[in-house]
Amino acid sequence: MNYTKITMLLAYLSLFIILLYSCKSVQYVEVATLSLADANATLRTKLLYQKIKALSQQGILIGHQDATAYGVNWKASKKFSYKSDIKDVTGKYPAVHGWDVGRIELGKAANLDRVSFDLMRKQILKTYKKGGISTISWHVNNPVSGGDSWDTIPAVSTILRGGVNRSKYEAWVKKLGDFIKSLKTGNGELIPIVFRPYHEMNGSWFWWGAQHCSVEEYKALFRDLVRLLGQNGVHNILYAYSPNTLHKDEEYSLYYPGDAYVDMLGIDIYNHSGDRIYTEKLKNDIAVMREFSQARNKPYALTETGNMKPEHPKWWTEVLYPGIKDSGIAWALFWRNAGKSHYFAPYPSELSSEDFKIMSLKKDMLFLKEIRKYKFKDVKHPK
Ligand code: BMA
Repeated sequence: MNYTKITMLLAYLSLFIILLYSCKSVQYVEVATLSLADANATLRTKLLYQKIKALSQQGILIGHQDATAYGVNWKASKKFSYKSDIKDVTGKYPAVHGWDVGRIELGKAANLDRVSFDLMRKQILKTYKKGGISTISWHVNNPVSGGDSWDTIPAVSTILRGGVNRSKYEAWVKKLGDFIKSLKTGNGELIPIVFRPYHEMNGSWFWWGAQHCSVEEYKALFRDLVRLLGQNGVHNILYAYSPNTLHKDEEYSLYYPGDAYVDMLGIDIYNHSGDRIYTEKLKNDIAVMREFSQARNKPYALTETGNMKPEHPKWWTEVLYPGIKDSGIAWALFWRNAGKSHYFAPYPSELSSEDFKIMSLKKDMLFLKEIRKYKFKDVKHPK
């Protein structure tokens, strides 16, 4: 064999190895038979759904609210264009990034926590390009009083069809839809997101909560929003339903708007009543959600959580992890790190940060780095 032939052979061999390696990371998933809440959901949205399901078989995705917008003692800026407290603690970005669009309905430039919608859009794009997942909640203002979400003046019946605030609400939903439709890549491809409206309805702190509307009104509110967004041409959404910690197991399904309106199940659980009860609630309430979700073959997640009382240095491995391990949840999303007196994930030097790092090394804890190696393509139409 002469020198040229050997070089050619080596080149082919390396190409073959590269191809073999990249093929390994491509997961083909079925989207053709998928029926989502939005019958016109984009292919990317369907792929996101299958991606969430497939990844939930691999482990639990770590999520953080406002992950790259701010943290304890910093804010996104030119210098901190994609910084994250979780990354600073573990060396890895979270896989799921949560955002809240409260005040989008008013046409404001920033949300209720002063995160600008332009920044949100930019970070959602960056996260998407890196292979991460974005989920959005909506702390929408009270349409009757103009107060915030915690203003519990009854409002639901006034915004449903025929209600006095109907046209105002339709205009609000249009603004919300315009924002979600503005989440696009450079080539105009819509970025799919998980939308989790009207959360924690079994509590009574929001105007859509248990004591402020009837169960039927709540269901109508949720269904109506799915329909309205569809009518506004929004097709890059997976819809999530997420009650708060359950008082009784039956509560989980009580407000459920129906399989035709929900793609993903969730629950928000915090340690308000102490760490021991928290671990128990995680086990119990997630099991209730799991049973409900599995009967419907839909993915499910711990859509909000975190340490309300940061005094346990091994909180992550001894309190949270035992409650979620082997639970099948697609992710655990920690609420926002607003500052030293309001944070739910660790930051460098925080008392449980070393323990969080230990948890982050467990095989079933998945960060952006781990999930980006999977590429999901439609089994029917591989490109
Ligand atoms: C709550 C708190 C509030 C915040 C709201 C929406 O749980 O963190 O400070 O305004 O979420 O992000």
